[in-house]
Amino acid sequence: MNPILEAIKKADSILIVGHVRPDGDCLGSAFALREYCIMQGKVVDVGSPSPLPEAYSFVKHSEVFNRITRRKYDLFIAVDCGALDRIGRFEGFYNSAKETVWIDHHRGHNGFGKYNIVDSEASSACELVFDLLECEKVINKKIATYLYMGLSSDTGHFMHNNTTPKVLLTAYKLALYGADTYGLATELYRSRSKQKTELIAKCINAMRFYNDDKVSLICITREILAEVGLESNDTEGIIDYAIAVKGVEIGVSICEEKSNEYKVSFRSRTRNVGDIASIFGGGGHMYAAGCRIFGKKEDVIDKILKAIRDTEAE
Ligand SMILES: [Mn+2]
Repeated sequence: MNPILEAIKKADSILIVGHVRPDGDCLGSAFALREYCIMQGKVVDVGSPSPLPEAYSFVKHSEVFNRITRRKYDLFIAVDCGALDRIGRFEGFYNSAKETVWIDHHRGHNGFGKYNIVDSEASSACELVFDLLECEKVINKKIATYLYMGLSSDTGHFMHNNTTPKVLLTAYKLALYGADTYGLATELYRSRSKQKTELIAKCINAMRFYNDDKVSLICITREILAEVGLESNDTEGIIDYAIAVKGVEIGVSICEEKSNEYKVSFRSRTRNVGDIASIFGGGGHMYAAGCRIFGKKEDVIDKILKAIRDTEAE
């Protein structure tokens, strides 16, 4: 038996943790595993260092997210976390658990669990969870819908370069298992709030172009967020508007999470933005990466543009 399934079998209580600012992949893989653990008769909680984003309130059982019922768990499972600090304040549970599991698809680490599934070739943590659970013959409509959510969101609804034949085969299998593909497409891509639409309008309006229009940059300041009544964790997907411009090679979004503290996201068509993010202590993938940069807005932008220039020749 797979050692991770074995560890689940042995544990009475399980905590499944996703990263800060949870996204569709992190939530999908966490809730799918939760469902499997419930089937095995386990006490299982799911959470992340951040609250559930409003955009994901449609997710089945989302009301239990971050409902932490124990001070200690037998088994700690991290999903979609590219570094140890992505579990934030849950580190105490990680340290006190008898066994630890790490399931992730980000580059640059081998996992921080006793048992690890880390594969940077995988499109999503959900793809890895699918591989783990498929042979168990437990994938039902609910689990399939969770996993399809991560597969869809981490591949930009099957448009990013990580949409491999295996991703499409997995999507096909999940559809056969009953995943609500149409319902998810509607919830994920056709349910934008009025405020978010206003935010996108402002971001596009203020988009800047550099390096002969090969670099586009969106700056989400605290003023812009306040104007539309949103928080920095409501900005998922904004970056896509930067890279959706013809001729742009690198799209960047910077979001002022705290005063003089910017969360920076990169998207690329050709260049390795993971290398650029790592200059600032961040990480990610070839075509999608992120980091955090401190300073005033214009200084942060200058640093990013310099890093893009410096890595160009390589
Ligand atoms: Mn992911």
